[in-house]
Amino acid sequence: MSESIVTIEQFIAGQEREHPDATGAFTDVLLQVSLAAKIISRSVSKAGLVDILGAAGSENVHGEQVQKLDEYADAVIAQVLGRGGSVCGIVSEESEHLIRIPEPHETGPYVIAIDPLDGSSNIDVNISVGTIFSIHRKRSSGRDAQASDVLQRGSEQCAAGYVHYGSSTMLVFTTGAGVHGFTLDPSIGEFLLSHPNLEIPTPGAHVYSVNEGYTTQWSEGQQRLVRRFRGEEDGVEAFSARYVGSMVADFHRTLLRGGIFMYPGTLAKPQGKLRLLYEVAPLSLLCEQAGGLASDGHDRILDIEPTDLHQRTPAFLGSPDLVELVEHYLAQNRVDGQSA
Ligand code: AFP
Repeated sequence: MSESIVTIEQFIAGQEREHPDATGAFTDVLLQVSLAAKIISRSVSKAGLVDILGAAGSENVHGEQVQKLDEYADAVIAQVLGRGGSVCGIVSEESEHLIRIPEPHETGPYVIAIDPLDGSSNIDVNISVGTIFSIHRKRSSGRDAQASDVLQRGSEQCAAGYVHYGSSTMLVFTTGAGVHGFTLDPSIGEFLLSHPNLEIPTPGAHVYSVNEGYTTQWSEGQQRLVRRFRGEEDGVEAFSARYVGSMVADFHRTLLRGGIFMYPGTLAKPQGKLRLLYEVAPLSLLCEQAGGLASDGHDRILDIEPTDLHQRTPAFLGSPDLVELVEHYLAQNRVDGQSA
């Protein structure tokens, strides 16, 4: 047997040994995320069997009510993390308010913001989806988490990561010491270290990722930028375009291959669609930890002071040279008085 097999449990335990004063609560949060990921992965891989097992809102062949997968994933998170004793609050894409952990369950010193199943509109057509998470240390006193514990800048995250339910299931995370990827071996039910110390290729691959269906709603700067990527500027070679429409999948490719992922604001919706706390900030921390940059088009994402649990932000994540190019093009908007 190869000596290089490292499970996620072994890897996290190794990281904890470097912090002799650690209580183990942080390790527990990460292990609970990996357990939840395995449970969600099992259901995602059966999504194509929905007609056999039963569609959401109907009964399956066993006469049980079937949940929609995003609701199911949310319930798994609530069950595994909410009862695990390591977090004192959960912010979920699926719930308007911060979820506190009811007595008599134990709480711990962390709060987690999570998108349990990002890209869920892709499930029915068998396209990759993901889970995105962000972990902050509680700052307030008392047993229960307060909104202020989650409304922290992205640079204050203790850990962030995502699970990519693709042709294989991968869990990629950072605790601020590089980015590491683990692939689920379903035969033994373990995440195994497959991508240690991920670094985003720099300069970036000539690949841009954006929903061009919104072109006419973009600012002039954004339109000029994409015209450049399409090779419509003199002497500039065209880039390749790739857009899955599942942020985890598009970001995962960008992390491994380089290039740029963009979800700009539009003139009508200057903040775009993506949520800061549980989509953009965690992926931005991963991006920076892998040597990339993450910007809202003008400023560093990780410096944004959040004011709302579900606030949105434009997002430009990828290889540093390309994110800098974005900021250069979008700076013109400010001169023209356009906000997007
Ligand atoms: P869904 O969860 O509704 O499928 O949205 C996915 C998502 O939040 C993100 O994963 C994609 O990058 C983005 O939306 C795609 O949005 P557009 O369809 O507007 O391009």
